[in-house]
Amino acid sequence: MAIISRGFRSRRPPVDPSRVPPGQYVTNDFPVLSAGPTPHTPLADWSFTIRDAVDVQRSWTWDEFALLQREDIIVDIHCVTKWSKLDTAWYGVAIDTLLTGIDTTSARYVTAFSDGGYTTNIPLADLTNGKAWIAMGYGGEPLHPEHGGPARLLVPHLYFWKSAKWVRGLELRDHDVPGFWEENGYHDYGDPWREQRYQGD
Ligand SMILES: Nc1nc2c(c(=O)[nH]1)N[C@H]1C(S)=C(S)[C@@H](COP(=O)(O)O)O[C@H]1N2
Ligand SMILES: [Mo]
Repeated sequence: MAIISRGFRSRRPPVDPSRVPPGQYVTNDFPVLSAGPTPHTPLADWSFTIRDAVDVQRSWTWDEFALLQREDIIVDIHCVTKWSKLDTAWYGVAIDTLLTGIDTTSARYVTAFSDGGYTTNIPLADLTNGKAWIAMGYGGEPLHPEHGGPARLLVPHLYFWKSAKWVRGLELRDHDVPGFWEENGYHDYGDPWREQRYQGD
């Protein structure tokens, strides 16, 4: 007689539905979504720059950047293509740390810019007060190139297209300028809890 086990034992604890935004499903995979080829900038040529319309405010080489205070970050991420991934573990430098000593009084928006030409726009207030980082590590290891290594923006409370991979800097602006996906129909702000996927949502 066949014994059929009807009990299903999940290897993972059940998902708390209150952590999953509307229209999203939880995956344990880590999909790669890139609009173009993965750039491979040598670390010796890498820099991170904070600039405004007039000047470079601050710039770090990779070696300088690596000395900045790092934080461990555990957050849920939500892609507009409907996968969410819970408790992703990163390390990186808080945007607050990078902005220390920089005058941001006339800045209301930021354009993150990346190797390969990708850009995305985010209100400055969404990057400060512990809400965003430049991540250099994932799962305890240096960030893989496909996922944005050597460094990517991490803004977990907005859809993941705002988390620019291969990020090379932030441009401070007094007005909002749509980035790559925002120009191509994605929502300007991208709050997953309000399902702001596309323009007009
Ligand atoms: N530079 C760059 N950053 C990017 C993208 C991209 O195409 N280029 N894709 C965005 C999108 S749409 C998503 S969902 C996430 C995917 O990150 P992942 O490939 O690490 O999962 O990166 C975002 N950052
Ligand atoms: Mo995405």
